[in-house]
Amino acid sequence: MSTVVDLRSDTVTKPTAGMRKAMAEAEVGDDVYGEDPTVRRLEERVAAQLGKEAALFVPSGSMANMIAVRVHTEASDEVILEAMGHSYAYEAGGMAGISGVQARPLPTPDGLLSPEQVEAAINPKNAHFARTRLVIVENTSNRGGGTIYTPEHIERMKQLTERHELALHMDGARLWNAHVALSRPLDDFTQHVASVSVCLSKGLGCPVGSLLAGTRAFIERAHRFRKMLGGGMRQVGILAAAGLYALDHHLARLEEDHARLARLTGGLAQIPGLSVQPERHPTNIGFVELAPGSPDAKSFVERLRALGVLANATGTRSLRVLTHLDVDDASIERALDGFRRALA
Ligand code: TLP
Repeated sequence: MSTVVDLRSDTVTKPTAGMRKAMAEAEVGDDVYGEDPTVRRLEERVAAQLGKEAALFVPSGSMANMIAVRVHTEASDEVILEAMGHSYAYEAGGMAGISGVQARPLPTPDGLLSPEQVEAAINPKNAHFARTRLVIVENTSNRGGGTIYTPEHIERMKQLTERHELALHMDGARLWNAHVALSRPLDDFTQHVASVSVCLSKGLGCPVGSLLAGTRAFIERAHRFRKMLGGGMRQVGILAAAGLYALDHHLARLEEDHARLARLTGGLAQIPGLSVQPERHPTNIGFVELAPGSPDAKSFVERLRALGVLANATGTRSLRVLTHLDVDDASIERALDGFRRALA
């Protein structure tokens, strides 16, 4: 086994032997003809879990979000979202390129928008202004440090968006983590949003795959845009089988990732030269600040790499660390040791 501890993302996991077996044995058909029974099973199961009429299997979380924006908006509309939200910061400008919309990014300390903040950013209905049309909430928030929108918070957001006739989309790439961390049913989080995307390729450990869920009419339109973006796939039950396997075997275990992240951030907080606030990281994502006088984040990441620990620099002084299926208890000890030695 390699001794590298990879904390860069929960996307780096390798499919387990059990998952590979499920993939190899998957019953498949041509999904562009709607003939793949494994894809149908996954779509129906996830739609039911999220309390939505229908779901659509797509290659990536980015495509799921871009399709959602395309269905909810018209060109020149405005979309309100968090300033470091994935749809704004990490989708290659896709909402502008594909939907012709402009973003209204709102900064927050923890990745979570408040209804008051959103309300203040809604444009007046007046010919001068872009039509505010859509609000996106990211649950959990990646750059917020794995923070969670509670179902009650989302309900308040829904009351606001309803009052202003806006659509509400949830980027739920890591909604599974929120569900496990708060021990609340998935549909508690999604009952108040018009659409939600979820990823199988993050904490659940699949090699590929996301789903977009909403009303049947929403998913019919989404299906057309998936085709337009080249996301129609053929015998893709091989990948859907990985998703079904992950829901059975890798969902409940996310609490281990959360416990390990807490051990990691707790340990890092004890190391002089690092600043970490474990209480701000309730799931599997943490951020670490390097104290003034320490090396900058880029060279620190290089030192860590030489010691067999991988992390991403997210600013001149900050790093992101994640736990996942391929990080065990011993990895946490090795990572802590790596951070200590890299600072020495
Ligand atoms: N996030 C990746 C990077 O793109 C930043 C990561 O390593 O965290 N929504 C959220 C909240 C995400 O964090 C990501 C991936 C996506 C959507 C996009 O998923 P994919 O990579 O499947 O397009």
